[in-house]
Order: sequence, then C-alpha cells, then structure tokens
Amino acid sequence: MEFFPTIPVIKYEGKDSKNMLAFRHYNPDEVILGKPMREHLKFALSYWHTMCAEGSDMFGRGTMNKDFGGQTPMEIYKNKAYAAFELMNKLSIDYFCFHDRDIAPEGKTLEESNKNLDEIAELLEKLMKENNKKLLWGTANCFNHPRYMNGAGTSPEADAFAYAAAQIKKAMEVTVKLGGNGYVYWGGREGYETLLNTDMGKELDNLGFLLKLTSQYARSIGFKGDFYIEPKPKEPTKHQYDFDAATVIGFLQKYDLMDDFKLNIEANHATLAGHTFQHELAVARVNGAFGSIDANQGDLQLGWDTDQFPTNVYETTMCMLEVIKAGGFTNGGLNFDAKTRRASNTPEDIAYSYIAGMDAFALGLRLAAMVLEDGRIEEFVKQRYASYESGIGKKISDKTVTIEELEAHAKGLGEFETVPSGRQEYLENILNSIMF
Ligand code: XLS
Ligand code: NI
Ligand code: NI
Repeated sequence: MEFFPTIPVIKYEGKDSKNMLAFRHYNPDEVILGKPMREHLKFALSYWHTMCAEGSDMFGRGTMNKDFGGQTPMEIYKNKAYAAFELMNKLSIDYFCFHDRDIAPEGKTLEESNKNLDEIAELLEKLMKENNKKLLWGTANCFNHPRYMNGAGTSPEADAFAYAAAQIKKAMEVTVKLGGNGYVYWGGREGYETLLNTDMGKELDNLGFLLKLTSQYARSIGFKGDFYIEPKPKEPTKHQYDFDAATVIGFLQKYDLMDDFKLNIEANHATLAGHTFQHELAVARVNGAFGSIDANQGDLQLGWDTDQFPTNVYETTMCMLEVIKAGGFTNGGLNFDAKTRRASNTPEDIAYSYIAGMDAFALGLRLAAMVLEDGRIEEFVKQRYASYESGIGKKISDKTVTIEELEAHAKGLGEFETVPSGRQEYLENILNSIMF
C-alpha cells in the first residue's frame, strides 16, 4: 500500500530547476571534499514530528491525521512504520530517530508497553533490512506521561525515578536490537518551575546516577554507539538543567561521564539559550564532545521551540563549517527535529519541508567547502594567532614560560599601545563574496 501517493521519488535536478518536488542542491552521491554528500550530511527523519505530530497547539486541535488508515492502536503504529520507510525512500533519507512512545503505543503497565515495543521493533528491523535504512539514535519519552510531571531522573518521587530507569533500559534494548548508532538523553522535564519546592543538589545527583546506571547497562548489552545529551535552556520547565553545551559539559565532568557522552546540539535550543547555533557547536567541538545535530531553526521573535525546518543558508553554512572542522560525523548525523507548520497540513507539505531542509544543508555544505577552499578566512585566523608560534608566544603555548619572564618581556615592550585589527567586517564581506 502506498501512503503518500502525491509524493513522487524526489530526484536531484540541479539549482536551476523550478520543480519544488526535486532537490536543487542535494545530490547524495556527489563527492564534496573527498566524501559523498550523503556521508557528510547523514540526514535523519524524526519519527515524532513526521509520523506522529498532528499540528495541535495550545489554541487548537490537530490539523493533520497521522493514523495512516489504521483502525486499532497497533495497526496505526504499524502503518506509521510502513509510511516512514516509504517517505525515507522517496526522500533519499538513510537514517531515522525515535522515542520509544513514537513507535509503539504506551500500554497500561510497563509490561504492556514493552510488549507493544517488541512487536513494532520486529517490524522495524525487517523494514530496515529491506530498505537499507539505519537508526541514527533512539531515546525514551520520559516527559509526556503525568507520572513524569515533576521530572523523571530528577523527580522528587523515587517511584518515578525507578519507572524512568526501567523505561530507558527497555529503550536501550530496542536501540541495540536495531543497531542504533546513538542514544539521546534530552532532559524532558529535568528542571524546575520554582526553587521553593526544589532540592537542586539532590535532583542533579540523581540525574547523574541515572545516566551512569543506564549508560553502563547499554554497554553491558553490547551498545557500541555514542550517548548524547541534548542541551536546552527552558521549555517545558522554566529552567532545564541541561541549559546549554557549556553547562552540560560541566555536569558530565562532575558526574564522571565525559568519556562516554557527547552532545546532540539543536539549533533552536541554542538560540533559546541566547547563543548562536555555531557557538554551541564550537563549544562541543573544542571540548571533544561534538556528536550529533538536531537540525531545525527557531523564530528569533518567539521565545519557544518552534522546531521549524531549517532554511537559513547562513546558518547551515556556518553549521557545516563547524561539522567539517570537527572532522565530520562519526556516529552522529543531521536529524530533522522539525515539523511542518500547523497550517502546512497536507502530505505534500512534508515533502516540501524535508526538501527545503535537505537542500538548505546541502547548499550549506557546498558553501562551507567553498569557504575552506578559498582559504582566506582560515588563513586570517591562523595569522591572527601567529604570535604564539615563536618567541615568548611559543613559550606561552608550550606552558614553559615563568611569570618573571612574562614580566621582563612586558617591561621590554615600552609604550605598548595597540594590537592588530580584528577585521570583522572585512571577513563578513569575504564570506558574502564567496556565498553569493
Ligand atoms: C525537545 C527535544 C526533543 C529531543 C528528543 O525539545 O528537541 O525532541 O530531540 O527527545
Ligand atoms: Ni531535539
Ligand atoms: Ni527541541
């Protein structure tokens, strides 16, 4: 059965094509900087937005139906799976990502939920083999159910902590069964609304322990991929503990998790934290924690996670520059944690959205490669720090200098008044001259 009859197989037609059901920049097997585009970009479909979200918001019900013709809960979720693979095939997407509760309905008890999960995992495994698709990462939804209203790993209620641990254990098992390359912890409701009712130290200690326990369990059952924390500053709680990349790195260091964990950076979460997407990626990279990306964009006038499909080519270019500098993806990739707008409610809108996002990133990759090949910006940065290559600067870099030597050097500088220009506008104009 075909679930998306109005969506054709999307082909690359080149940048002059006026066919909006075609790629204008994404040509999966074209080699850029020595690697096919599909390996640079590693696009993934997000199951929750694409197969589940029906467009409801605080003021209105759903505008789309994602039952895919199913009559019973299990039939609906089976059809979601078939429909997901049809979409991935039509869009040339090689990977997907899910929460446990996106792929199978939650039962009344943990046993019932696990049974549903097992049944769907069998089907997914079969479909993955048949269609040559891979699981970028799995995760557990420990934030939707009322039992998690005060958090999961940071819940003041021990029963909720136990339930979350058990749920994550099962999600790990499913991820391992499906050969997942990663496992994401996004701290759903791991935060607080008011400090009046919160023991922050206790909550953070419990969260650190939950991550240790569950990640060690995953290793014990043969998980070889990466664990990621996905920083986000707020929403749903007023203050999320995984605020931003730097905060998460401090947390990972404190709870001795740095060796096993990397970061999954989401564009919209970066901007909510008051940072650029590029900043968060750079923080991850310079700390050896660059892992994976949730590719979307926010609306800078809005203070929430709008999860829009990314179309801003400056952003995708700066992102791909960071990805290349980090050495490219290993286990990670670009997961479209993005949804069509509530009013973009037809199946074709799903195709238009993915094509827009994939082309924006493909173009970003092409432009990032041009920036690197041009070399002027990189060379400028290198020259800017050249004083650390010899003399006193070399000694500082090598950390062999003494404070007395630095003092003698400073005295020798006499009336030391200025340093070279940072040339921001000159560099911005170089960037534009390459991009356009
Ligand atoms: C929510 C998060 C979530 C994670 C997966 O804001 O982005 O979708 O990516 O739990
Ligand atoms: Ni996300
Ligand atoms: Ni998000």
